[in-house]
Formats: sequence, structure tokens, C-alpha cells
Amino acid sequence: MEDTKLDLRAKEILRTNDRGGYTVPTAGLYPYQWNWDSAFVALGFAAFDIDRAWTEVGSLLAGQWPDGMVPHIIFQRVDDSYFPGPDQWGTTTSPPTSGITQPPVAATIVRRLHDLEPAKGRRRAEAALVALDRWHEWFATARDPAGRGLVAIIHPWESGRDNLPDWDRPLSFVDTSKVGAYERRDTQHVAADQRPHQHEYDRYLALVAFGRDNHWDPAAIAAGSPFWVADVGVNAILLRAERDLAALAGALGDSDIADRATRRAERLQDGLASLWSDAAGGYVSLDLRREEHATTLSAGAFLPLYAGGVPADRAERLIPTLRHWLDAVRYGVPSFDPTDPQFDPIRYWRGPIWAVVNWMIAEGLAGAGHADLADRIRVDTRALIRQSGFYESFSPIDGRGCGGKDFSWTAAIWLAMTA
Ligand code: 9YW
Repeated sequence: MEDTKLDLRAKEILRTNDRGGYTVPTAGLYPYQWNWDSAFVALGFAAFDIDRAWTEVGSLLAGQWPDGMVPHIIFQRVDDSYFPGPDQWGTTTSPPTSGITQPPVAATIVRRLHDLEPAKGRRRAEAALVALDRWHEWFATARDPAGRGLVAIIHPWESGRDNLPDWDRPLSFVDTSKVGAYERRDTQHVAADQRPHQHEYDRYLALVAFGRDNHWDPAAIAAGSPFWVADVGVNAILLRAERDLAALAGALGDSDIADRATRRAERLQDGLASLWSDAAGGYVSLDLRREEHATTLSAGAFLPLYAGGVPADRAERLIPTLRHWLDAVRYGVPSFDPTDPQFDPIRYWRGPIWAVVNWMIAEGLAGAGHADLADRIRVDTRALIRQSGFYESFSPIDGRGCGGKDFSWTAAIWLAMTA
């Protein structure tokens, strides 16, 4: 298909997945509103309908909990085609939500929406600014009670990179003996070899039960969650989001929020530095219960470049690694080290390429003075979509589309990379 037709198709996918003020990631597989999907969807809508982009941000932030958390799923309209649904989460909001969060990319996108048309977006940017500051403050307190500059995730789903090999070891300590019988829905929509394994799902559900049994109380979760890990992706995305929030607050004249975001960013900058592993040759996640760094690199290793502030000697190690990865596959960027035996080109976050991750890595590379590599990644992303369509993810080996089709955030990134 020609690019102009793909532009139209991308817009059509966003319109079709729009359920009235919020957008589902894809029909069937994911029938609700997901947190970071909605943020990227807003970026996509911004290319042709800025009002609709702000509406997406508004419906996402309307799901914010009283304590500041913005949930990972908002169950806007109950739909049995997805499991686990509202009953398993046992939350008490209306509409119901899950009990966990997702990568906080929203502030970065909101800053962009504001900057596109500052006068027009002012009122909605001011409303979003307050909600985003509360969410980031929740991260700093609920997820970093010791103040070490690293926020913890309590579930692999919070990383947005569900079955990354990084979680295998921390998950191995999760007790599944009380997980009863259940029926997975994901494998009814997508081939099982492109989805997490059953033993992972059992652990995902055990962690949902832990949170539900503790009424999603942040203190109880911080004290006892069997999974308490500093994901390099979430920490880098949050650091970038804090910097963008500070800039947005500055533009809107809110010095209190600008100061708070700047202070939180400084703390995160120190924390992120501690995720560097000389042995792995890059930034990796850290199991905070056992003080164990992950031993292999994922695409998350490059996200500190997107956060900004990576020291030159570390950047000088990351860039050749990225080039080496790109030499090992046909398309970049694989979600996991393609030279590692755990790499699997079609199994979800253990190898496939994700357009949204490519967007962040390309932004980071461009900002760090590597325009050539940023361009290469944007070219690859667009080539994948031209070859296979708007899939959820893509094989780095042959470019085939994996997971769900007509996927909102893939359409959004097509539009964002064209604009
Ligand atoms: C699930 C919606 C979500 C993404 C996540 C992705 C997947 C849901 O889909 O999680 O049921 O596994 O891993 O990043 O937000 O697109």
C-alpha cells in the first residue's frame, strides 16, 4: 500500500477503535482502555484531530484513583472477552479499574499536545498537569518509600513488557499454589506461541490475588509484594515524564509543580544510574527484594537515552551494542537481545519489535545526537508496517506481524513518525 493510503488507514483504525471518548488497543483481544496505549493514541490523534487527542487524555486521567494512581486498565464497559476482568481485580471505583499502573508516558505526550497549540490547549493542559503531578507523586511515595530514586513495579503488567525474560527469576519466587482453575482468553484471540506461557500467567494471577487480598493498599504492597522490581523501562520513562512535566509546568506558570517535578527528576536520575550493569554492558532492571540486576539486555537498556542525562562513557557503550543488535536482525529494534539464547522472535516481549518502543528509542537517539540511528529505526518501523500492516508487534527476523491486528498504538506511531 502507498504511504498516503496507509495514512488514511491509520486514521481509520484510530476512529474504528474509538469507543466514544476512549480508544481500545484492538478489537477482541483488548476491549478496554489501557493506560500507555491511550497516551500513544493521543499522540496519533494529534496528527489530525487535536481535540480528540485531548479527549483521550481526559478519559484516561478521569480514571485516576483518589491516591493519585492512574490505573493500567479502565473497564469502561464490561466485556467478557478479556480475562482477568473487574471481578478478579476487586477494586471499588466506578467505572471499575485494574489495581496496578503502567509506564507513565502520558506527561511526555501531554507536553507535546500543549506545545502543538498552546493557546487552544491551555485549559486542558492545566487540568492534566495537576493530575499528572499527583500520579508522579504517587510513584515517588507508594513505589519508592525508601527514597532511593527507583520506583518499583509490583506486576510484570506494570512494565507494559509482560513476559520479558527479566521477570523470569523474580517471578520464580511467586507462590502459585492458591491459583485455582481459570480460562485464559488471550490465546482464544492470538496463537499461543505468540503469548506468555501458562506458568507465567499463573504467576500474573497470583500477583493480582495478592493485591486484591491487600485491598491495593500501597503500604501493605510495599511491605509484602512477592514481586518488587525496578524496571529500567518504567524508571526511564518516568524520568523523561518528570522532565517534560517540569517544562510544561514552567510554560503554564506553575512553579510549585515545576519544582516538585524537578526534585523528583533529580532523585530518579541518581536511581537510574544505579541500574547500569558493567557485566551486562548496559542498563538493566533490578530485583529490589534480592538486589539482583538482570543479566541480559532488553530494548529497555536504550531507554535511559530517551530519559536524557546518560553519561558519555555509558552512551559510548550503548550505541555499538545497538548497532550490533541491528546487524543481527533484519529489522530493529528487537525487544530483547537477539544474540541471547532466550530470544524468541515472535513471543511477545521476548524478541518482537514494538512500534511504541521504537518511537521512544528514536526520540532518545535523536536527542543524544545520533540522528542516523534514529532515522534507521524510524525507517525500519515504517517498513514493517508497509510490509505487514498495523500489527501489535513484528518479528525482527522476517518482519511478520504478530499478536493483534489493526492495533491503535501502531497506527498512532505511523502517524507520529510521518508528521
Ligand atoms: C495483556 C494493550 C496492552 C499493552 C501492554 C501489552 C499487553 C495486556 O497489551 O498487555 O493482557 O497482556 O503487553 O504493554 O499496554 O495493548
